[in-house]
Amino acid sequence: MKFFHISDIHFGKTYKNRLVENSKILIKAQRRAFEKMVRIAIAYQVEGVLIAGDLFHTNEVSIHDERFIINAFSELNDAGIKVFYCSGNHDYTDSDSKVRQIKYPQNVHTFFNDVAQVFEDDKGYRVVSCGHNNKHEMRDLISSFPCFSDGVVTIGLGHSMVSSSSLTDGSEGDYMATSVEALKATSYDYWALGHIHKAGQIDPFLPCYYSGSLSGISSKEIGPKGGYLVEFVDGRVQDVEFVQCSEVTWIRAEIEVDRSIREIDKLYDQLLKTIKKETRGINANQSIFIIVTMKGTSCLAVALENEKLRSEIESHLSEESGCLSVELRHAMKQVVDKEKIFQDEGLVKEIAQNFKDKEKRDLLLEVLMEETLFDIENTKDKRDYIENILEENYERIVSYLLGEDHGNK
Ligand SMILES: [Mn+2]
Repeated sequence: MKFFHISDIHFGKTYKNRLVENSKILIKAQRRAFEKMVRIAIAYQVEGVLIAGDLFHTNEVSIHDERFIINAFSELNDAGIKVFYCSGNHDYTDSDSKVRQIKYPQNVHTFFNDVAQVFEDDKGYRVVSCGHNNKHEMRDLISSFPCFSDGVVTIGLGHSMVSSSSLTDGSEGDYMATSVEALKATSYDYWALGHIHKAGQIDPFLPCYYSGSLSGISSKEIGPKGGYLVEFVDGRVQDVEFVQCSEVTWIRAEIEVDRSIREIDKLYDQLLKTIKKETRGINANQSIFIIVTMKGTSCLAVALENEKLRSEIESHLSEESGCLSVELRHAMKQVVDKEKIFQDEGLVKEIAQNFKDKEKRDLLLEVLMEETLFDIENTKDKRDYIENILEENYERIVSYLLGEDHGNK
């Protein structure tokens, strides 16, 4: 007996900033991913599709999205596949929520209330779940889920933040927050969770998983996206397999721009090489969105501040690499022309001179060597470390005074 666990589809999401131009592609990719999920569910003859919340981006649903979802669920219905769907913090189901009013086909079992409901199936399994009744459901509802120890396959379904999960980056919000201990206490055979958009097992000793978002809907959602095909044999989880559904792949890369590069076309070559390396092995059916952050110290830093030039380079790179979108992010520091500084008069020269004066620098070094805030035992290591700091800050101060600090952007 198999189930397909998915979550966080976010139908109805709109896009801002740079993504506006690609929003049609991203929205289409969400639908294509859902259609692929339906095809996989049918091909594997799963018993049910488990949707762990945030099927919709808001609790208002457009007619377009409503029709799409009803058609997809009907297709599953025709194939004898059930759908178990609980609401999340985005598609929360208060009394006048559109999500609640939709007339879902009869194979769809919804969990829209804030108390655990148990669906018992005579094929010998049950699904226990609850939904989000309001936009800010913060209670640990899972800790009051019923326990079962009758040998019947029991699946928990929920849109919840597991506090200790390594999959979170801490920015997702503590919606319906629970703990590994509370999940463990239920002793369910599988927990299908949503909310965190990154797929993975929550704890190595527990059958609890986040399926992650079905399709990458923001630049943070890197890598393959899809769901888990969960197989039960003799009342136990036999296999949990990740299956890619999305046709969009986000990649984030960084390059250290070579100091010796002085011409834009040389930088272009370095960028193209990086993009080709990062996208190697990715299936040709994927629409690739790549973001490359340019780091390092380069005399091209100021030139690359020019957005027009950057977008020209981006569109060439996109064309040549076959990536749907290339975005360059600027985090380079300008090379400081030290010789020039000492020819100038004024404050910059004075400060630079002070740092340049070896005697003064050595004096500062000796003072800092006495400092206990550097927790380094080895004297040589400590000296090297402080010397590095002085050197680095010399560059920073001078570049700041010249108004050419392009770091940390
Ligand atoms: Mn979500």
